[in-house]
Amino acid sequence: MKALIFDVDGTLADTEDAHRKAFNDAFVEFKLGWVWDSDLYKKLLKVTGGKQRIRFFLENHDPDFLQRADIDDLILSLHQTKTKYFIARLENGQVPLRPGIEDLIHEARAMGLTIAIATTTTPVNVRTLLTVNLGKDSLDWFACIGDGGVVPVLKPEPDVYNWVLDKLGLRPEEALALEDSRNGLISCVRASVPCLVVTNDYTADQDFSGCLAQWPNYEDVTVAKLEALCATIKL
Ligand code: XBP
Ligand code: MG
Repeated sequence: MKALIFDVDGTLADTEDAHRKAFNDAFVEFKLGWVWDSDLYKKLLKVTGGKQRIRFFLENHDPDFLQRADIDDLILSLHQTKTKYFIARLENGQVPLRPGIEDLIHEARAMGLTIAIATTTTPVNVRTLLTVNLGKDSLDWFACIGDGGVVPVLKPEPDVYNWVLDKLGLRPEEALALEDSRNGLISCVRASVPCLVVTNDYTADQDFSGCLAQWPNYEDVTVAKLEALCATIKL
């Protein structure tokens, strides 16, 4: 195990409720009358990427709305507004890292492990989450940050993991990915990267067949435990 590749949403932090509320804030600003509650949002998480998620919602709840001539521009503006509200929540300190994540990052760095990021989220979201919670320097701790802007196709496709591995100059089996969702796991499986799934309230009942292991939290997770897990791959 030479590198840890961290997913962001649901892995570094439980961000999804802040994303959900930011979508709702944007819907209010645009006077659309749409409200995404937690049960609906759980279903909408089937699709990664905020713009794609809005389109998926409309396909299922208001297909006629998609016929508007300005639909592409509208989704773009809505998503920019959603990002503005999401960033405000991050900057207000409303989205802390998951317990155990900061210690794991520090331990990995101290042991000389490479750390990187593979996510589908908007670039400014990752940068703000890291700088608010770990300080400005933390952006340099990661050998590379694969975000939703680096490849055209998001998870569950493997592109972002392939991009990160290419940047790191590593083979998939030299890395361990940390994910929280089925889409993240499938992306890893397609890129042949071993994947530990650490679930959260939004993802705990998803199907994680194909993962190396499924754990409930990061509270007792150490580099030694991750190395022991990777060692089981050879058995
Ligand atoms: C997370 C996502 C993201 C966020 C929204 O998936 O699907 O799209 O929910 O972010 P993963 P944007 O953790 O697997 O990367 O609105 O910025 O797209
Ligand atoms: Mg995730």
